[in-house]
Amino acid sequence: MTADLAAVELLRVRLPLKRAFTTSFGTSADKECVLVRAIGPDDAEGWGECTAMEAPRYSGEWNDGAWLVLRDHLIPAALAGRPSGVRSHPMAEAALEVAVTDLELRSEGVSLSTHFGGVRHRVPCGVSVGIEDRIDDLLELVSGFVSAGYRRVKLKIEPGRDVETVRAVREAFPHAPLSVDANAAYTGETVDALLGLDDLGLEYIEQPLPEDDLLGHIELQRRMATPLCLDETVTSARVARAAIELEACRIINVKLGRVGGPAEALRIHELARESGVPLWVGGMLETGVGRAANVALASLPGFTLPGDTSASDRYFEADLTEPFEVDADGTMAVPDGPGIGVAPLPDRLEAAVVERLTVRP
Ligand code: SMG
Ligand code: MG
Repeated sequence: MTADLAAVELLRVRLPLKRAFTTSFGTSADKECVLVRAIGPDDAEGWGECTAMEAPRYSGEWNDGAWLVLRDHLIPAALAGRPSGVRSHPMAEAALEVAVTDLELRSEGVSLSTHFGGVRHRVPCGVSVGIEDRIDDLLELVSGFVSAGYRRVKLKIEPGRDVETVRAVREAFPHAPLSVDANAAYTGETVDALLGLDDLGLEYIEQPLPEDDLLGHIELQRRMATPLCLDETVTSARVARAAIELEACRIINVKLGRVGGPAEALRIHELARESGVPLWVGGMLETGVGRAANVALASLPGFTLPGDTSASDRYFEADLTEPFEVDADGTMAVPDGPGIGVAPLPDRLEAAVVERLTVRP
């Protein structure tokens, strides 16, 4: 990494979510995450957001673990200019990589989108809707997002809350682009229920089976006309290549954190373009810091489908940064300022920080 790294600050922040978000693996009422502030010798700074959550339920990373691996391994290695040798902490690695890249790009006056090779100034946006106890609440939420212009609505599902719910949404919104995401909740015993989704005109079914069940996804894709999209499974370009070649999916969701940072995300982008597999940028309920990097990634030519890059007001009363907005046409502007193009607003950051620590050489 850069020779111009003087210190790195870790900040744990907590922001209330406007509405609790429920997936097959749990409910979040707040957004809590670790922010990484890379500091240059001249006090210049760069920001990155770790996409781990409070508990290791989406994947094996969580905030406490990310804090420690950054503090004791990743940051000391970066400050010493040597490889960390760390395995299995891609979200922590990605946060540091983005922060250091942001620091460098700010000094060069280059935007992250330009640095990535982005080609779009606005990106198409989708929205992800959590599991709701009451179908009326779900229909009302979907209605609001469709009216707001979102170009795809993704419904979270789990065994027992799938076909009937999705059919009700489909009947209420016959023409809306819809998808579903199971967050790896189905197994051999429950997978057959998914076949009932095949005639609901879904754009795709995201991560139905456990992350390591490549064979299961291959078999399921053979049984279904609806494309499968992999999220949790795709942890690297190598896995992406296997999934594409073996037809375990027809679409890939790319998250900077899950794949370990921009360098790996760009490798996935390259190979997906070669094989014609459409990509979209996933989300982890990021604050504006993480959202900025996601939107920069979405500006690349291979990201042809609407991402989970929703407006700040879909998540928070007040974001950490200036808010990201989605226009009535369902698109969002790609930041064009240096680096990620945004930074936390000092008063918002102060109000959200619950812990901070500076790591020096
Ligand atoms: O950022 O809008 C967002 C959330 C998108 O559904 C979303 N993310 O598996 O794709 C996914 C989930 C993971 C996080 S759920 C708290
Ligand atoms: Mg997902």
